[in-house]
Amino acid sequence: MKIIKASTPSADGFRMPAEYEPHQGCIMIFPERADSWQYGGYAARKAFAKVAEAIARSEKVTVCASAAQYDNARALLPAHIRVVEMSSNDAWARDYAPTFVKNDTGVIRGIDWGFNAWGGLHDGLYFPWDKDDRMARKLCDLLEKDVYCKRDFILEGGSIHVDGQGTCMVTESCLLSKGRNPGLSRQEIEEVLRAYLNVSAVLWLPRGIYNDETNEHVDNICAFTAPGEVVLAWTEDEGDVQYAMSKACLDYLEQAVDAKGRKIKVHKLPLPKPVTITEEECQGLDACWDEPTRTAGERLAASYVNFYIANDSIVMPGFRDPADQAAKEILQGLFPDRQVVQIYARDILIGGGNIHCITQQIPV
Ligand code: KQY
Repeated sequence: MKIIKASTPSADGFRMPAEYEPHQGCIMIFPERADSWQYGGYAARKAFAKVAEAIARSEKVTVCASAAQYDNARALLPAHIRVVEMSSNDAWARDYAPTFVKNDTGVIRGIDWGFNAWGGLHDGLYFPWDKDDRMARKLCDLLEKDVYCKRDFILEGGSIHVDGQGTCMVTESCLLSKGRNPGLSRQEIEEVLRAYLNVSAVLWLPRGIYNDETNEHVDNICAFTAPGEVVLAWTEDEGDVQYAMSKACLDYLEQAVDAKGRKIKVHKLPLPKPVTITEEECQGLDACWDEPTRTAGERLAASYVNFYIANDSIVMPGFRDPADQAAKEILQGLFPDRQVVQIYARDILIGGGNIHCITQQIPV
């Protein structure tokens, strides 16, 4: 594996493909951290296994597990899912597995961004994060892909979406947050995105999902479903704190154009009713340093937008909410050639993210 420091993907003719382009595989990480996953992670591991199996119907899934969890992962996951021992601090493959880029002859390379647990010592979620931060490079080595080193720039995979045709979508709340790249202006951040993702237009949504502890990653509020088309997490309840956040994004998208000069077609995806954590669930979480990780009644950042686009399916969360079915039907209509598989995801949500956050695609 070559570590590339002197060049950038766009200078070398590489671009980040959209998630709806074909994949050769998907990376996941087996959860075990007791201050993220309630009651030692038993239920989370079962939910992750269901996600892995749904994706593995149409692409090769690789699950990274710690030395302590390797045997358990191997026993829980079917034989066609590859399990490799790799240390991590937690289980967010979207955020610290490599972002993959591809050139016109089909060569794939990775990008190793800096990772600081969603805000470092400013407002990050745990310390240390050193094992997470090494995963992109280790995974590129395992997959025999050369890797662009961009560790001086803090970025998580869940904070970017691309359409594969020159457009990237981010949120201001996340990319301009003080805990990531405080020395860089918005223009300088855009320049990094242009150089590393090979995009010419960056759409800056103002906000994400209420109480999303990643400083509101884009992958929980809005996702491309096709070039020029997005789904946006939406509530009709004007009294809900989320309403103004989603409306600000809608207003922004309605006046935006993408890299090809297209207006963006916005499909509203309903949100579930507010999901809050129970006292019993909180009792099952270890403290993070000396602070309780969550408090009973706290609202979790539940959103159906946090789905994964697999080769033959859409793997989306369900919350046992009346809106589950409507959200599933909307996604089915937008992806007629893929089967929508809905997985009950409360045990993933309690960790602070959802199905998109725990997966990272490797393009063909
Ligand atoms: O991408 C994500 N949504 C990660 C959230 C991390 C939460 C840590 N408890």
